[in-house]
Amino acid sequence: MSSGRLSDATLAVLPPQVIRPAYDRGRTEIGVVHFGPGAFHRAHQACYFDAMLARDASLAISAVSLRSDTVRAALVPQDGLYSLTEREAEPTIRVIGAIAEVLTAPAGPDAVFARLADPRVRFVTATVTEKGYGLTPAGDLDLDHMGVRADLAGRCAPSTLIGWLVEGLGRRHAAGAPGLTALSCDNLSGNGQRWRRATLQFAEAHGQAELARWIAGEVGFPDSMVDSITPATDEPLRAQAALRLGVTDAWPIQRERFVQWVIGGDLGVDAATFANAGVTLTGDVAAFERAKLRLLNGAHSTLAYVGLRLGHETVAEAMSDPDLAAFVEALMRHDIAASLTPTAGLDVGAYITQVLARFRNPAIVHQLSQIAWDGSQKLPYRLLETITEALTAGRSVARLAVGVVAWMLFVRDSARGAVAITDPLADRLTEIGLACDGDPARDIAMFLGLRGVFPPAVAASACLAAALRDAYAALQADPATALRKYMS
Ligand code: CS2
Repeated sequence: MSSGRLSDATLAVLPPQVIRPAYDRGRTEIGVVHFGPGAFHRAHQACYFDAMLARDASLAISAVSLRSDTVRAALVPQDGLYSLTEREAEPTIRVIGAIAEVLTAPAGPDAVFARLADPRVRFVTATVTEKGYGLTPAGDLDLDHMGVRADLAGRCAPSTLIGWLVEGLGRRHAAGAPGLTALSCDNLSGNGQRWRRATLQFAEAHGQAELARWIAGEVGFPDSMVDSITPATDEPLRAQAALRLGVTDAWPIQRERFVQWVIGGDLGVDAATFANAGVTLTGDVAAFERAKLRLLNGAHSTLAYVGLRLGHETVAEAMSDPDLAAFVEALMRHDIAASLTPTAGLDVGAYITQVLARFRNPAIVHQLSQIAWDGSQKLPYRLLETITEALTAGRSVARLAVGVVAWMLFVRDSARGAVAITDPLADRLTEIGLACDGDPARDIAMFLGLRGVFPPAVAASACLAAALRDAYAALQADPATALRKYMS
């Protein structure tokens, strides 16, 4: 039975097997502003900064939620502490102390701006998911995006990541503080470069050309690849965490043991601290990013949409279906691997073997429905870039088309069943789903008309259209048999 709540005061009485911060929290200083302190940030970057704090006390985090107050409400009574459980055959539990304060941006904009202008802050990091950047498929700032429009109009506090960053950097520049490093930790190819471009475009569109020049010269936006499978917090985790800690943790976090952060670009004086905490610093982050997004995330999305169609609920369950596991492995080893270029330190074949083993981890209960969220935002980076390159190179897109079609059928069946779709394009997707009548060519054409998802060259490809039609007909008839057809 647990008594009391996780906090600085109860840290000392936690059972000995609980791993605790290896530094004096009272002596840390905030050097990082993080936007989007969801489960992934708390499982990943916060854990790296927790390791770094033992070496450099000036890298504590100010965690900023852009919308909801739920993280602040859970963590403030716990002095920012929470537990991280690694789900493996032999689980471990660790208390992370890296978050020194939690802010909810709309409720206290000035505190957020003050942090961004603080010369001691030298990193701004973000996990706001693909949709949080407000980009067009070509990678420009989407000036039609509702939030972007509102932020450019500037009548009240910003609402988007880019709006907050530009306003904050404007104050920082005005205060004469030095530049900083902005690190995107989201699953977008070229995430740093995309963030930089959108930030500069925002400043220009806002009539702040001088600020744009300052940002271009003084703010670094390295690309980075982040990886660790992080299932949402569930009741079994809450109960287990309470048992292991002996106190209540209002929001425990779980992930697999595997964790990776690869950063390209110059981290200056902080490089050694990052490397010491296990971060890989490389000149060729693009190769790691592509491999991770296309192999792990591309396979994940395919498993999610096809797996749900076959009646599976979790990744491990989907992987125990021999037809689906064989299909996904062939997709990775043949179709996706063909789009990857070799680079030092990345053995694609071994990486695929490792990813498949991670998917099979029986201790991880990763809901396919969680991965199925935001398909319109994820598919471009996960499958459509691979498809575009395969089309150009004249390679087959038959297996790659299966995940895309399974997403279309997922949308169609969710709309028909009046099941809410979690996606920024949910309204349009529901309309399309309801208009589908089962005729492959007609249904597919409606999806391909989504300009925010399918680049024109992909939407116009006769070769892809044929592959999509075949997959659509096969998957709506009998998905299990359909998969075998792709293996012959
Ligand atoms: C998953 C990712 O939910 C999803 O869409 O594919 O969150 C995945 O688990 C992570 O990128 C792994 O690093």
